[in-house]
Amino acid sequence: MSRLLFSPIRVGTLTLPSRIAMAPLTRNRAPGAVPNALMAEYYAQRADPARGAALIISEGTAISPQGQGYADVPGLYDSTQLDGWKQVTRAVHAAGGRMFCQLWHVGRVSHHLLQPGNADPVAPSAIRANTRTYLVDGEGQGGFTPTSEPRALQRDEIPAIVHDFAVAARSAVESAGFDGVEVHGANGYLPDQFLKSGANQRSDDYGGSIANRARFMLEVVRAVVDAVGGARTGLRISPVTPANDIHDADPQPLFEYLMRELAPLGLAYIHVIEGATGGPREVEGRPFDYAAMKTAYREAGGQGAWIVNNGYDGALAHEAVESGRADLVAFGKPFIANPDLAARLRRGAALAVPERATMYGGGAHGYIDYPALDD
Ligand code: 8OZ
Repeated sequence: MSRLLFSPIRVGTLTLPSRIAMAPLTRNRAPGAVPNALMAEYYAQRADPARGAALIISEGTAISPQGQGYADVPGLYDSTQLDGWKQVTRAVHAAGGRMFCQLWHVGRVSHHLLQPGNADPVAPSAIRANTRTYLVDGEGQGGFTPTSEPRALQRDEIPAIVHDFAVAARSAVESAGFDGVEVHGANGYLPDQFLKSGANQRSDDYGGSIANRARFMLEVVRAVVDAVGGARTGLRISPVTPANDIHDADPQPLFEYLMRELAPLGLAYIHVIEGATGGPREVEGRPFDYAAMKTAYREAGGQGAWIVNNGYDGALAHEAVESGRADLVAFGKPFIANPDLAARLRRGAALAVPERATMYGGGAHGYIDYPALDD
């Protein structure tokens, strides 16, 4: 039986052979923030759409030194990093794949030891996130540690950060060989910090009302669209995730407003984390109507692909695309241990379970040594 999950779909300028995307996954394998041959092999293993992902979304990639919040995360703000990414995208394209780069500024989810000049991390407001970041000590041992106290951005510092997103987007597409970029608007990082009332207590035009709190994210997305085109731009959001200590008092009207503003931009896709990132699909005390958010986008003329993510297995993925609830499904953790995830879903084969100890940091083990069924 041929099923919709394995049928082609247009995403921006690309025609993807299936509806299976690889979600962005932080793996902390880029010492010095420079992408390397090991990463090229890892992504290439998952890039053949017949067996793996029709679209790979890269791990979160820092748009600037200030945007860094975790050790050994890649960047794309200098030429060494862009050259590093070039070998990754070349390997992915050689395997028949397509790849977007996730543009990331962590905001307050950082540590002064990871910041230029050991400065305090920046945020909409000086409110520390009760969460952890990943540091590597002098002996090369990695571990999670509480975030530092952030400082509130001055209003006149904001345009430079928006500009950093646009420059990174152009570099990703024009120099590093990516097929497009995804703005990381989810999981309690900088754009999400501006968006949500729990992290934004500003009294200027970037805080308070829905329109003001959405301003930063919309400025970033518009700047990226101006840089690389809407057809090469996606946005990832997480309306109710508690990740990184983020919350909003009333997310439904906030995200429906965001959708109406995004609709005219011609984006390639909207990528929605449903529920708690990497956890339950329903978050206690945080109900959310995803269908109503999607309707707000479509009724305002938004035509981007609708990508859903979080906790999907084969059955739920088939349900999502066959019901029309989603156009694509992004799988995160399943892609760690199943480089041939699409082949396994097609056969209804069992999925391998990833090893926790090697998810964040380490070398080849737990990274490129998960076999495909046919190996
Ligand atoms: C897990 C560990 C570190 C970072 C996210 C980029 O949540 C991340 C991330 C996830 O979006």
